[in-house]
Amino acid sequence: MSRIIRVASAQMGPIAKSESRAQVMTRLLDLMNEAKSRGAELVVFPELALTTFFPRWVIDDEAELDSYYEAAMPNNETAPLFDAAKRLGIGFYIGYAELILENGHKRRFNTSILVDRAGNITGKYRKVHLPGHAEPQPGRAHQHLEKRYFEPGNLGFPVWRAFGGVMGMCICNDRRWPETYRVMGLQGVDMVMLGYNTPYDHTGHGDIDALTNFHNHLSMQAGAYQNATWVVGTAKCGVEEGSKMLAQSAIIAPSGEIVAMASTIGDEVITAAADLDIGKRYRETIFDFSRHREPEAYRLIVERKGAIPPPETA
Ligand code: CDV
Repeated sequence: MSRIIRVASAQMGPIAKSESRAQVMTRLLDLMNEAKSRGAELVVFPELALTTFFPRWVIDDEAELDSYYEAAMPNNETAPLFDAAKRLGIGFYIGYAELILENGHKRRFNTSILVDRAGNITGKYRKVHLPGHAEPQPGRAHQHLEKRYFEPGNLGFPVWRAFGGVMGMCICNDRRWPETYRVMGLQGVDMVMLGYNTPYDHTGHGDIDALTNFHNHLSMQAGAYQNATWVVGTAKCGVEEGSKMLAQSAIIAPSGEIVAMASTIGDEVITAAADLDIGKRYRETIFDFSRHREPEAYRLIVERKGAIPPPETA
């Protein structure tokens, strides 16, 4: 039995601060329809796909801040996407800002969900690696305040049996960390879905920022190859409220090869027929974890936060 998923990456151009959820929903529905018309059974939308990338501003007004978050999913504004998924028989991944109330306290996460072809939520993931700062940084054209507006995810890196395979999720900065893929790789993940918002000025060091496109693909291709998994990375891109953001959404095979890539900096759908058994071949040979991994040798490293100092020399 073949294990081929026809998957789409639905890249989005900028979302203006003034754009309403209803306007964004129209764009998402257009992208979903386009993905379906090209035969996709699963479509991957970006990180924080319902609003502009609000962590670029200091927002002191709590009601204004709350307006960027979803307190329930689905809700009145996002229900049309779930309805369309069910009608079209297409699943989706989407990122959004999640607000929950726990013991009378608000908690905020940068979240993604996986929705099946019947419009039901199959899985939820909360972003673990939060980049940027909690306080505004002097001299920056655009702030990146994810550490101010989100808590690190508290759900780990689970995987789900869905779409005929083992599916995993992560979000944006997570894609740069080998642990992200490895924790899912150890659970036999077949496909990792992720969305990103990557501004070109994120480090403030010209030599690093100039390699933004390269580092994006490098991270996802290495994660795919070293863990024998498909990776679908979807950008929100273009110039959003003056911030120039990376495009080049990509569908990457377990070989590490990019099999489809977006060519615009706006709303665009790319697709691929992802044969999950390609990953199986890598897992049974070069990346047969049970035969070749040496967990004891890695133990010290994976348990530490920060670098391990080298041994003292005489
Ligand atoms: N939204 C992100 O997580 N963006 C980061 C930037 C700030 C480095 C990224 O890794 O793309």
